Amino acid sequence: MKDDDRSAETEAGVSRRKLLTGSGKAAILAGLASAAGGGAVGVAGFARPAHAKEATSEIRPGDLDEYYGFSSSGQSGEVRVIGLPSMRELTRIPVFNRCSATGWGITNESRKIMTEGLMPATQAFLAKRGGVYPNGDLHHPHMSFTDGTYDGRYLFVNDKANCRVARIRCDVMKCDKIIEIPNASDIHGLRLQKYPRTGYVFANSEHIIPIPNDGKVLDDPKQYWSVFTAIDGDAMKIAWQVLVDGNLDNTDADYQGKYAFSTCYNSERGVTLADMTSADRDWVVIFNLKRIEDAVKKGDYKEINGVPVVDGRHGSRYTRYVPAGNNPHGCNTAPDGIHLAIAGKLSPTVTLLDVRRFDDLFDDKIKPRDVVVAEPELGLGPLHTAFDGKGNAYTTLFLDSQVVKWNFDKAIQAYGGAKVDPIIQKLDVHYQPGHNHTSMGETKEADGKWLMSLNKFSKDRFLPVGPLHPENDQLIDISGDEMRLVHDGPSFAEPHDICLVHRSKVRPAIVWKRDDPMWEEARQQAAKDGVKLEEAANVIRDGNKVRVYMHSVAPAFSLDKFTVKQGDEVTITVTNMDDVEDLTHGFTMVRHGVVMEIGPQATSSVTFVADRPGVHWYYCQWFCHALHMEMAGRMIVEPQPA
Ligand code: CUK
Ligand code: CUA
Ligand code: CA
Repeated sequence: MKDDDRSAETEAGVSRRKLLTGSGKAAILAGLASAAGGGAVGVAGFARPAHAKEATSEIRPGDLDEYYGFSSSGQSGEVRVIGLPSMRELTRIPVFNRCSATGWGITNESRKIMTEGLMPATQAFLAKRGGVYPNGDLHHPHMSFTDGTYDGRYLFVNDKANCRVARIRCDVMKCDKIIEIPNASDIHGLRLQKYPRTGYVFANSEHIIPIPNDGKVLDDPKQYWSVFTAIDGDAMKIAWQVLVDGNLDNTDADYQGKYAFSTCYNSERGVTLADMTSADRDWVVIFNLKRIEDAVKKGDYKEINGVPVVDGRHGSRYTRYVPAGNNPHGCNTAPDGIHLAIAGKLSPTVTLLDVRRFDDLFDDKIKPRDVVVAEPELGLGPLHTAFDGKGNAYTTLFLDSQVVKWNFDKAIQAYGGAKVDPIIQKLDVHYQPGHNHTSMGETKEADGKWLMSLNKFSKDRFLPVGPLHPENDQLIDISGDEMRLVHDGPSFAEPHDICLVHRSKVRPAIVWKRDDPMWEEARQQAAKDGVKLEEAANVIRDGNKVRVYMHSVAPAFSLDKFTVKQGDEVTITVTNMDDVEDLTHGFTMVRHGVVMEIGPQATSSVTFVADRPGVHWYYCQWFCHALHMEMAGRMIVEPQPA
């Protein structure tokens, strides 16, 4: 097949889908008109005039996107930043992974961030294994809030694999804090306090374990538990934990600053698939933030691993358990500030809760199920729900490979017995969607323009690349009455979740500030060594430790040579004195696994043992200048006498 044929087939495919929707008529008419004048380009022109009238994913060269998408990468351990609607990948932010380009996990600055927030026992465990975890499983990136909407300060993310929560600074788009969550098995659900601000970062321990997990309780699942964790997002310290019945999957918070809530799929507290699916219903657990804070103040908790743990199991004042779904998964608060959607997963339903009834529930004036105001049957495998701010919800149906658009009011009427169908439209997606997300949709400023469906299988949608397929992140226009698919975007393992932030909320820096806290340790060490980082060209010997300071101005390092002895522990500190937009340098030491990014006006450092005698070149790995290739120097390692 020729390339032309392939693209013709793709365009025709788009048109075929249009024909299945109400907007198909315009596409046919527009297509006929352009095909008549078209000749060889007639088929390509077929769909374009129709696009012109509707929202399009096209961003012309030189134009900028309207939204940032902060996307997770699952087991890749990083955050990916894409632009919407173009779906172009803009950058990657390494967090739990190691990065060959930037030296994340290799530089002293990143290794400090990756280790200082770990429990002492974990630090000891890792000391024999390279010092930092080599992997992470990053599911849920969410931007910090002020008064119910994004404020552009931070992104918070979870690591399911190694039980961590990390914070990313949105000014420089770098991770600045990582902490480990004690008493948890693996951190899955993560969402933020929306009001008055973030505030708390809420994180769920998914699998049940003995607490504390110190070897005293072993194969006795009756003594396994799960904890809900509230982290102080400013200090990046654990504020408190709540012990719960069952397990915890996804979580979200209200718009009033009073409650957080989590889904539980293992109310059975089982340890096998058969156990975990044996009950007909599981639940959503609601946390009363004020009551829990008071309990911590009054001392009604047990301190376990240095953290106050409040008992929130059945019968407690601090929680309520509302039966919902069968192994429910998604937990999403609507921008109306009133509704909470719990996706049923094994139930074909979404359970809609009214948060205004939670006060009465906690005062025992009503029963748990009285907070339910609708439970529409939507299709097979509902996983997550997004919102357009106009009273509609969009729920992914994993098994049906569809997104279903439905209306709150109609669902509530139907629950009250009215003969109305809450379902507005079902759209095929490709294939098996997990999370979905609307533009600004988890804020009170939900604008109803775009919906992204993060699909777990791509199958035949892209050129084949071997047995491991990409995912398929699909962009859907929801600005009209009907959902319309506009873009397929392949992505490497494995985006679970994304937040779509209007560009007006984010104010990234162009160059680093010289007083940035990122390299505080290097700054202090240089001061002790009497070295000025901005002018440095120094080699300081301190026993068998050698500290090499240089600065860089394109296309040269301030040192084109330094000499050490075999076995020395060498620390290289480089300060990039260029203050030009986009002028990043790098430092790579050949045959040493040493690499780092040095952004404009930044300082970066790296430490290694120089135990290979001989001549080793170092070079700048970021193409920075016409003489970039020449931006290099030699480390001379004198052999130890035999
Ligand atoms: S998620 Cu983590 S298993 Cu549905 Cu929020 Cu994919
Ligand atoms: Cu500096 Cu390349
Ligand atoms: Ca269950």
